[in-house]
Amino acid sequence: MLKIVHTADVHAGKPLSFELDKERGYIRRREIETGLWRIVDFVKEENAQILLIAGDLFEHLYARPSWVKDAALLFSTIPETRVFISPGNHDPLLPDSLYYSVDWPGNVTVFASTGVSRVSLGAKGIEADVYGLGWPAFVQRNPLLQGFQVKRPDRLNIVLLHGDLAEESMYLPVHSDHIANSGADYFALGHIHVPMARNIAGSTVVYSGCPEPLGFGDEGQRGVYLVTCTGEAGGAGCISAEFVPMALRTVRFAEVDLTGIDTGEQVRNAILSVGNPEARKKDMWKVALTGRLSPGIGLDLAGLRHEFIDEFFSLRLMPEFVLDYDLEPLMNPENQSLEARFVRRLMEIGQQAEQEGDTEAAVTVDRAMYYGLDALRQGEIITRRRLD
Ligand SMILES: [Mn+2]
Repeated sequence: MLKIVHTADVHAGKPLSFELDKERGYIRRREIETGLWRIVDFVKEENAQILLIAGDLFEHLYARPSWVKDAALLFSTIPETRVFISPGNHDPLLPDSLYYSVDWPGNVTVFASTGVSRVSLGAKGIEADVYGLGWPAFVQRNPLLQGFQVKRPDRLNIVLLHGDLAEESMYLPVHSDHIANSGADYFALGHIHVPMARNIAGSTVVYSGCPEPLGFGDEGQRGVYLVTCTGEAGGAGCISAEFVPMALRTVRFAEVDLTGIDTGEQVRNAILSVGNPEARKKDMWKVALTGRLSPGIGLDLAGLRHEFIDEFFSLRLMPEFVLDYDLEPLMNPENQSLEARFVRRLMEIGQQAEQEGDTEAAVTVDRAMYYGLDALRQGEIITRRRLD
């Protein structure tokens, strides 16, 4: 049985976008850098014969040269495993690429940027062809797989590529008909950081996703794919691709409704009700604060985040609540204060937009009214993504 581990988008060296203090930023960067070591441990555990890395292994602009040296030494610890790398848009094969700075051990193939090339595996009962292609630059608009066909359809055919399943893209567009016409059995893709597997015209097409979440957008499980092929000489029918979670930490989302809350202590307790202490201390949390909040509460979001530094490994508070201003006294035409005239004028514009059926404009006007009231009453505007 042939076992393949498929990964991509390690992004070693990537600057982080999590809310983290200096020390935890260091910890998290190391966790991302060492992701490759945990993947190689997994390769050893599984006795996988092939390791596929579909690009963005490191950041051309930020990675430390010594990390790439260490990666080369790491691969020399699995001499029985064939390692294939197809560089992507973050680690393209530019003349000063770190790919050229080390001597890769004999079991490693870094695919060149001079068109799709093939490596045939024949030893140890593996009857497989691996095709790959490295990016020469940060952008790749040409659909380079157009017209591509495998040379030996009788074998297991793998295509390793950093690309975008789209009709048009600046990140190497791969169309469904390129896949359908290729005759390949397995497409090991990188670029999209969410793990996903699908069947396109009989081919198994997989984005392994990033092994570790790299930002707050990477919500949910992350890991690698373990691909097994039970046929003797390969072929599409024998392939199964299983997602294996591996990330040390997870990006989690929680919503906290602040409606009806009227003291700061209650807000703190509500935020501390998400997850459990262990998950709070381990993971990266996005907490949306929603509902209608009493305007007198004077919520200091930066202060709150600081207060919870020991409770959450990383915490992003997303203000989505509205301050529950009492608009009634402002509607009285006798009231000629700036606030009252502002609110009445915006309500007029909002109603007009609604009559014209322009819901988007009505929502924008409503938001503008609350922003205006924030500015007039709180002296500061709390930007929100959404008003309920
Ligand atoms: Mn990437």
